[in-house]
Amino acid sequence: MNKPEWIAETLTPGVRVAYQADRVLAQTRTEYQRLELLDNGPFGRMLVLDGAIQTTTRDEFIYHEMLAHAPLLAHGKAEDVLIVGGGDCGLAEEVLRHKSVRSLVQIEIDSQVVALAREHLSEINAAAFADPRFDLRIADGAQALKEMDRSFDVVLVDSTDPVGAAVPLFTREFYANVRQRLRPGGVVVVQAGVPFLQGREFKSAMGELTAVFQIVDAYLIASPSYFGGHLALGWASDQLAPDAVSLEDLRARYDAAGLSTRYYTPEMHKAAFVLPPFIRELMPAATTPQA
Ligand code: AG3
Repeated sequence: MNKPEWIAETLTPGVRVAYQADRVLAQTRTEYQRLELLDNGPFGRMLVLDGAIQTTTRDEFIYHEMLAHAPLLAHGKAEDVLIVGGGDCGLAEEVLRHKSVRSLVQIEIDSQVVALAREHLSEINAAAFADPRFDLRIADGAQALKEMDRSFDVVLVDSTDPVGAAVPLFTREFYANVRQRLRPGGVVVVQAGVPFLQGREFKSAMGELTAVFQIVDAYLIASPSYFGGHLALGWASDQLAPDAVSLEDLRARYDAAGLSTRYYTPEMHKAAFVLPPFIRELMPAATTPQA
């Protein structure tokens, strides 16, 4: 194998962010995307799909904790959870830390991502693969959701960015199918990109969610390997507003769940919904609080 010393993230036109590869574990083209796995000093083991960093063993906890624990603790009684995407399976591991979850279905399109992640990223997913509640299916999520008749309390869309295979996961049709699968009181959270660099995509995703759901909001995380500032997570539900749960209730649920986390806390959860104006103004008008 030809060993490049640097592997670049090329997600945003006009920007290249390069990472030294101390070791390249995989460099291949799967049926759906270009895949690179490398070891880097500060970030540890990194998974890159189509030139966009997906996860790193050093900072994955930030994204996975906030994507899993914010909706699960806000819901309070989630038993059945669905993940769409999430092929590295680090999110599944985080969801399964909740003993109250009795089943986790995950639909990932790319079997090669799963196989390579299972082999090389066991640090972040071994517990998921060892868990009998984990039901991983290889299928096109957008298609599978149309045909599914099960319902869920929480749906998490852990997708790549809205280019290539993930484009159908950012459409109104897909969100409407997600809504069909949600039980009353259910909530969906979606990966919504880095608003500073992907403002158009973020705005479009929030607009499409608003066309389908009664309640739409967004919350922010700062994850160093997602270049460009905050990464946004979109929140949508017909009943569950992010501010409906008090800090005290979140604290009680967090303590009861016995979680040990390094980014998520009930206070971080609350604070994450505070949006700076440059991001707030990308949200559909109906969701903008009155000044
Ligand atoms: N999925 C979302 C990564 C998105 C990164 N986007 C970006 N940097 N603009 C990651 C999969 C983790 N399970």
